[in-house]
Amino acid sequence: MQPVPSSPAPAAEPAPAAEPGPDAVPAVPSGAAPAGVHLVVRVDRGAVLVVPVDDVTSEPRRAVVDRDGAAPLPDGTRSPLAVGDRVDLATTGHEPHVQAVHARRSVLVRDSAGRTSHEQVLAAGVDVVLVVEHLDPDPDLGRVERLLTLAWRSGARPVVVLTKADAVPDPAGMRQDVAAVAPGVDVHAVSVQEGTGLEPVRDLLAPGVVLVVVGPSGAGKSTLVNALAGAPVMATSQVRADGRGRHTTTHRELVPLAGGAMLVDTPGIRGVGLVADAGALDVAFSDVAGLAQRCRFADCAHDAEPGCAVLAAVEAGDLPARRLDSWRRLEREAAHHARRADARLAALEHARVRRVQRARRRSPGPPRA
Ligand SMILES: Nc1nc2c(ncn2[C@@H]2O[C@H](COP(=O)(O)OP(=O)(O)O)[C@@H](O)[C@H]2O)c(=O)[nH]1
Ligand SMILES: [Mg+2]
Ligand SMILES: [Zn+2]
Repeated sequence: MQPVPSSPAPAAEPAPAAEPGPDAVPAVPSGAAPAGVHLVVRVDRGAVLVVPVDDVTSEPRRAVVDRDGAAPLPDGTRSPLAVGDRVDLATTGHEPHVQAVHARRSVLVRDSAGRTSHEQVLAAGVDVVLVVEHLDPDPDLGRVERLLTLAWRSGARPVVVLTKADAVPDPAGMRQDVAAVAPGVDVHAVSVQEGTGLEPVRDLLAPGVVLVVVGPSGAGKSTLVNALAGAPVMATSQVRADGRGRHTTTHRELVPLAGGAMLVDTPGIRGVGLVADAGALDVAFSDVAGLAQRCRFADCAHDAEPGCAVLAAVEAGDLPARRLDSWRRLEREAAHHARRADARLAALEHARVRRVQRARRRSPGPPRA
């Protein structure tokens, strides 16, 4: 079946007849088309800034985007472009033009406020979400759990970095407490001030790897990233005193780090509006989800049901009540979000049916047998 684009292609150029497939490279008109795959380092209205994937530190160049701000994915659907997208370019007229987006290995999405609009892709192609939390003051376990759930949802790999290890007497013990709420996740305690613990974090910066840093203000995110980069790539709170939060390097939102890795640094990405979903919760809370599978009733609400393995674990001291509460809160949030998404779909379907009915009334056509 031929995939149907969700919105019309621009009038500027007839779309190439390339059959989109997983590895299909769209037909590129001969001429001065920039060769090779490019990476989106910033999204503007009507255009993106791109760099070649094999030369990420080069000066970004402009490429225009179809009027809907979107481009076709390999499955034929159109999606708005996001920082971190890999794209194919073609030259139409005198400017490079985004012809196609490669399949995304991960997406960080934000739930948009509107009732009819969809989730907004904040970044694509992210490999690692660094969840940064301070050891001083005490780490907020609930916040770590929440950020890990969001990270798991993206498809990227979460890693926890606990900062300011120099400021506490027992960073190793605190690291263990945090690791207990982060099943399957590497947790590192670091001090940028003393330069300790950074090696395993540096090891993440392989060529082509894209990272996102999330965490509360004051956690030491900028200090950490600048230490990793060996340059002031992320605005620190001091620099941000000018109120603009501008980067010292360029206008990019995908910033080169050491060793060919890159950092997504956009104002939108630092945690606001990100939402959990059931699948991510099962991963972030694999310990609780595992217990829940052993409850006597498949639909156990873990309230007062007989044979509830979750409550039994709390009673036995194997599962902290705090963690169960945290799971419940995020589950409620995920369910609320899912209902809203369903309501949006229902509203769209309703509008579609009404359009069809109106069109029928205007042109009744021959009665059907
Ligand atoms: N003691 C100590 N303070 C740190 C460390 N890393 C960052 N800080 C301090 O924490 C504050 C917030 O750092 P910043 O990087 O701006 O945090 P951000 O808001 O997460 O980007 C600054 O005053 C830093 O100097 C560290 O390893 N040890
Ligand atoms: Mg900062
Ligand atoms: Zn139960």
